Amino acid sequence: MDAPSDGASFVVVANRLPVDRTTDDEGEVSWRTSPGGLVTALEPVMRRNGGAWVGWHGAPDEKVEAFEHDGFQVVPVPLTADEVEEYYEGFSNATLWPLYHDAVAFPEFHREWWDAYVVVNKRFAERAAEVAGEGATVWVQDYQLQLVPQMLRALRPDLKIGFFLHIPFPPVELFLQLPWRRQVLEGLLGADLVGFQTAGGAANFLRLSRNNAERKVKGDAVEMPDGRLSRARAFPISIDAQSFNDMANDPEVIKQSEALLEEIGNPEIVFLGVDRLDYTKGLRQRIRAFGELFESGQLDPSKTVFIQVATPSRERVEEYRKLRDDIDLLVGRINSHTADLGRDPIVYRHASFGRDMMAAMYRIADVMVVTPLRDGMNLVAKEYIACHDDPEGALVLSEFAGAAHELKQAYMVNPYDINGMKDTLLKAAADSPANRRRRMRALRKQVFTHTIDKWADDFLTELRGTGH
Ligand code: ADQ
Repeated sequence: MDAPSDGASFVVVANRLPVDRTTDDEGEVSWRTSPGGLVTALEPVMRRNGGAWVGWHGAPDEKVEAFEHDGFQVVPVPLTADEVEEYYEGFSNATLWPLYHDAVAFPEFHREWWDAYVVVNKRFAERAAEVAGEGATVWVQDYQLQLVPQMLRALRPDLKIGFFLHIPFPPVELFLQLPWRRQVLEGLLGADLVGFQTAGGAANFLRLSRNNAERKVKGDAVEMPDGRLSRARAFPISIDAQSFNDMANDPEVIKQSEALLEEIGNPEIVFLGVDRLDYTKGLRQRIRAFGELFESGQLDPSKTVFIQVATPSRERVEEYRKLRDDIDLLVGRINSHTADLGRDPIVYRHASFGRDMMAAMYRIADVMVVTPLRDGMNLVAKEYIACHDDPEGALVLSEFAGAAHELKQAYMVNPYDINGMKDTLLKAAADSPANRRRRMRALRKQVFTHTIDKWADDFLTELRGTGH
């Protein structure tokens, strides 16, 4: 395929576009950039380089023409309702998602889901090939599009292709369950640079390339038959720490946080959990630990509140509907056993909140509880650190979140060990102010020096340096 003469020199390919459609009272349609770290970090690069973003616009069975938005080109890829079911809810979220997260839920393998995954990946690759200019850099994002690098290279060998996996890359033994393991590996090896959240993920991928794809591996580089090198390395993603910090210090947000404290009865200690409602986030174990602490009186329900907010997520996938019911039941049972009249020790909201409200919650949390069973990175942990400039905050963090490799001064837990988790929650809440300050200072330093801008910059610099 020939490069278009007016093609973009920088192209992002992701399952979703970074814009949401809104319709005003007069029925006028417009697009708004959706809030999110990745868009914010990549926008300046896109504007500087004449960029394009290829992705699905979110409505099935609908074709939307490409358009210009905020200085870059938005290139929608259509999906049918069946493809949403098979490629997205099926293969991406009921096969790959559980398999890549330690199989904490049972991964389902269906040949028709795989077929849809191939078809849709091909469509994304073709669209990217149509909009990328001669020698452009294309950055493919995440597990929904692992076949795109190889497909795109076949169409446009002139491109520089990067891939970043936002979720964990699984241990070899788990990956080998995948009936289409070889195709997925070859798909990824189409990239010049494959980025992972952790060094462990990169090592798993290199081991598979050597043992399963029978490729020669030297250091972090896989040798391809045509002499090209495909490199694999860790690039831990992060957040725009300064803007979170500024938001948390906005007078309106401070007011909001005071009102929130009042609303929950001005407890002495606030624990906070913030997650997408997902079975990988360890919610069942975490809530059980709090239930036992409240019931035994080790946490005094009259002085302590645990706020847990959970964003609705993937509600058409069976496993997620079941999780939602389980959590409702668990929280209801604990509150009905331990609450004083008029005040629940667990304040649970199944809702999505604005960024200002998130910052207000982070501000008032004495102990932030992030205990996923497995997580690529976990940005919530970093957002808390950036927002909580009271140096006596404390972060309780799962060893199995990618963030644990960087946030070493957190209070670490094994989320499967409920007794251990209970001990650590109590320790974090009762630790001396000097200890908490020392840990928090180190954590803030890490988060403020390793930002999302640096992440994007590191990846793109490294990609530029890769060669054929
Ligand atoms: P997620 O699994 O979605 O991301 P995470 O990194 O924690 O997990 O990001 C969640 C985001 O959603 C955060 O920015 C948080 O503020 C926001 N959020 C959560 N609950 C919310 C609520 N109730 N209301 C509003 N906002 C809420 C995937 C991987 C992660 C990886 C990221 C980025 O699973 O491991 O860190 O991509 O690569």
